[in-house]
Amino acid sequence: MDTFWGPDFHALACADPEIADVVLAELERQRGHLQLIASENFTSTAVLAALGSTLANKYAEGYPGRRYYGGCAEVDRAELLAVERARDLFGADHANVQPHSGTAANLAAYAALAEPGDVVLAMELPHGGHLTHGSRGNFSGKWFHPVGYRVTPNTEEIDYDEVRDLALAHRPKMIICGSTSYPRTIDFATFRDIADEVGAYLLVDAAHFIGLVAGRAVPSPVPYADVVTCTTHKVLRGPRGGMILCRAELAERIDRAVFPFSQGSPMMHTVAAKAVALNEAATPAFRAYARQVVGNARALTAGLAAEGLRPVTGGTDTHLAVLDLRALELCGREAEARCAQARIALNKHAIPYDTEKPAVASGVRVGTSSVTAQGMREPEMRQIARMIGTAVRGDPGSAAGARALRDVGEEVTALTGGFPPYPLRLHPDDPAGVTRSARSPH
Ligand code: DSN
Repeated sequence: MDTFWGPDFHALACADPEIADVVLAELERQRGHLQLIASENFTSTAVLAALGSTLANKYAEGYPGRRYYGGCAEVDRAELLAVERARDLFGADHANVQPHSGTAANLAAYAALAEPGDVVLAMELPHGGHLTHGSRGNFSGKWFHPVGYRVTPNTEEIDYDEVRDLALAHRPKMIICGSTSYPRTIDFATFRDIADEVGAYLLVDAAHFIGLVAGRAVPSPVPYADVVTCTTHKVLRGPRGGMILCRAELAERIDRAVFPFSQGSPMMHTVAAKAVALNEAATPAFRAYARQVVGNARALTAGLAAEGLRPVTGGTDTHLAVLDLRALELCGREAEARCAQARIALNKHAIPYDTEKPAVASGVRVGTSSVTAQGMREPEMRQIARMIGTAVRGDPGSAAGARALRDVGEEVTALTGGFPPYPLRLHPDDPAGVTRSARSPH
């Protein structure tokens, strides 16, 4: 089968050519640019099919067998499958697949484990933490009392002695580990010991790396954590959404913290798509994918180091790397803009102890989930590293720089053309016609 929109795209193109044009233009961007945003990925066409299904029409507040609406028998089957697959894949006592996002999953975890005003010990945002780990502008920083730990200035890795000292000094109700930019594996056993020492809950925010856990490419936090929160759309390759895994004795508290405390009806098309992704993630092919994601990240990071971009912590054990650009006398914002001009999508990112504002930043973050899903391997990672090295040095204000960015853009087009993330034909009957009529409605 070489179509994934089928008649639905025809319907969209006829009913709303302007939105159809957006959909096609974004598909072209995803196909024709290099996708190195560490939190993104390409879902399978099966996941997209579930997302675009009529399950989107159904209200289903509550849980399977205990809904506040009639007519939930079919969507109940989807949720039960998703829960069962999540529990089996991660060896967890309990799974809740309803959170709309990673932030929603974390809000529910706070609600289940802590009270407003409680002390929560988590990694500071510039060192790799997430907004929900105690940022001032977020519920976690407004309603709770955050205490932050950092990475060490010399190794840029977590200092577990400092975490223990802070825990003993502040006696947190909950300790959070897990990060949006920490490239090293986390010692969950030590975090567990520290949590036990001070009587705290341990929440592992595995949003970024849960797909690597599913693929057995990094250690699992499940045996150590009281609660694991995650997203389903990063390395895991599922739909945009969240998920919570927890110990049996916390199951009821977690479920109540999701519904009715913080959410209303789950989005059943997304729940079904999560089930599809979890099924895919249980295969040997997904394990090979996860291993390759890490192998590619290592190759890309080594290549970028050779181009003068210094990897924070010296390398990576995961799908991502943060690169310090200061030796190139360039900020993250400018590097992101230059790469974008060369059709390479990555994002500016703070490095530990950054003196720049987050909107400027001294680094960039890259990830290999998407390019690996496209089938790229180490040779392509070396090529991408060279292209990024050229792009970040390409000052668009100079003729030579503008030419270099154009040349890299053309090389990106040639490379991505050999690794299409989705079938090239949008509809088996008249692919070119669908594309043209949607993009030129008049
Ligand atoms: N925005 C996600 C990321 O890019 O890491 C985290 O929520």
